[in-house]
Amino acid sequence: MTKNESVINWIESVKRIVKPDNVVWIDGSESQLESLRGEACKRNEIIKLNPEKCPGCYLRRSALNDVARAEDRTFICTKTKEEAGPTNNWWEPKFAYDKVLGIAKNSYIGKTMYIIPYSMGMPESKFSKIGIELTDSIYTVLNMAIMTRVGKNILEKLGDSNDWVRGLHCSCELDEEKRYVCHFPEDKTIISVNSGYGGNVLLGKKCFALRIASFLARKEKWLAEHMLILGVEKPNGEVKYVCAAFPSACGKTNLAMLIPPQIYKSKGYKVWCVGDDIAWLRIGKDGRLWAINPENGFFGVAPGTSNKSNPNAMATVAKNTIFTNVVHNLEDNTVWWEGMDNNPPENAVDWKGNPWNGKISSERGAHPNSRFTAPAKNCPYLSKEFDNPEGVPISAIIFGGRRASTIPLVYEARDWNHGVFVGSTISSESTAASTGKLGVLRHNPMAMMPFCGYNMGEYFSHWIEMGKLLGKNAPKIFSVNWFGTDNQGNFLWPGYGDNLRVLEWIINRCEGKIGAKKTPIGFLPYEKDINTSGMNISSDVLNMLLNVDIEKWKKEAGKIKEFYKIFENKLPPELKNQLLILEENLIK
Ligand code: OXD
Ligand code: MN
Repeated sequence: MTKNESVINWIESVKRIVKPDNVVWIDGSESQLESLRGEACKRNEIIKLNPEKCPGCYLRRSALNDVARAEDRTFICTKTKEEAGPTNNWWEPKFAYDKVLGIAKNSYIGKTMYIIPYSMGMPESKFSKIGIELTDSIYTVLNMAIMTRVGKNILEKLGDSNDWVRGLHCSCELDEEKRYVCHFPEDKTIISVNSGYGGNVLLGKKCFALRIASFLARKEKWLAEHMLILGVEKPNGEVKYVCAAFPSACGKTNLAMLIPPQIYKSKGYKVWCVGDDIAWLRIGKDGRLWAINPENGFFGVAPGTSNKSNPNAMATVAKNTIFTNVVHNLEDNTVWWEGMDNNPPENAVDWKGNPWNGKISSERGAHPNSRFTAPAKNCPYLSKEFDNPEGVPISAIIFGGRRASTIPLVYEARDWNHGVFVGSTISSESTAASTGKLGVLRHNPMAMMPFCGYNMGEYFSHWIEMGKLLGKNAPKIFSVNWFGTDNQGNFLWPGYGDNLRVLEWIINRCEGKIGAKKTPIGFLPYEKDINTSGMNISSDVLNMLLNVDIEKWKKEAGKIKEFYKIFENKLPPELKNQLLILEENLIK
């Protein structure tokens, strides 16, 4: 399929190690994908679902030990440990190559090597970057064909260039003890062994579009971020775009696909989804910050997704979708998950493959990190700019986490550097998207902690630097927290569609239309400026949501100080200074 020597040589060198029986190039054609789906069904790797009720949809059950990103087995293999920084696992490159290629050795014997040429971003966009993933798993091929732009045309675009990201995925025995996801940013290479889970094996996603891309972005002066992108269309037809970074499973997909509350809908507001997980941001010719979503699909968390919480996602997964680790409803060969509706199937199979009766079983049927992989094109409110090679201009950047207390519903940073400080101090209660304990409060700067491909202290400096380059065109930066609770643990804010009320405040601030309260932590809304009409919320609750509790913030500042210590001399002075300002503001 190509004469590109760098491609041919690399593939040949990998073939000598993994020893496939066959090699198949993925050309991106529907006929090839359809025959692969048939083959995977025959091998019981996926199950074809009811063609009337869920056309083109398939179910996959993963190995029981392979259901989330393996953060503690994910490595950044730069020459020195310092380059990977204190928040990444690090291996010296030669050691890492020996280790993972040793595991990969002979692992394709009796198998086919699928070669997937893909582009992150529109192939014709100058924002885009090309990768080639080798895999022994048809499930991986089918997912990559949804999540990225795959096919022959990508190789044509690459021509004889050596500028592409190498990716090798070997399923091996799915042995947890030998599961590794290694990144070699200097070689633009990713090697993943012993997993079949999306985040570990769809190498275009977290591995390339975040870890490798963030490393490249620093050199090339742009940003690769764990952010959704959405456009708010106002009644006059004008669309304002914002990016938002939240840790995994904090509702990025729901926010990206938000349906306006009735009162906004009737005025003519619409929300357009550009992306739900990753944004690549560059400074455009006009000096503003422009974003593309490098992906072509959604790899969303299924549980909790319903016609009530996210009707757009439900419409998006209605066809041509791969479901992983959800419940199989044997009555009509469809799927189900907790939170979809109050009608769990009785005659079903749970994510582990065991018979399951949703009416009487005490165990959950779908894994908490069960997923859908769905084409972006299915989303009824996909932005018309989704395919625009230039991307969309960004008015605001939003940072958020899952916090029961302390962090108000929304506030605005005083300026770019303060915004970088706000982003660097995000913390969140951990969720099921990665292995490890649930509900533990963890710092997760810019929601990038598991995804930054180099020293995070330097990543902060890069953010500060980008602010200098953007100057007066820098977007405003905000913090949001949808997850504040009362003393009984009840959520104070309804979230979902009502989050548009907060987005409206943010956009009004960007347009300089309204004032705000100056507080020790930044600018907070005046109560009157959050539109609560049509909402059942008392002034007391709104007060709680917009409260700055000085004592709690003093503790927060203490935790930030502690957290910052890990960056040692790499912490930019601008952030040290921001912490001092916060501490001073709190004792004033
Ligand atoms: C994801 C994640 O899958 O962040 O998007 O874990
Ligand atoms: Mn994510």
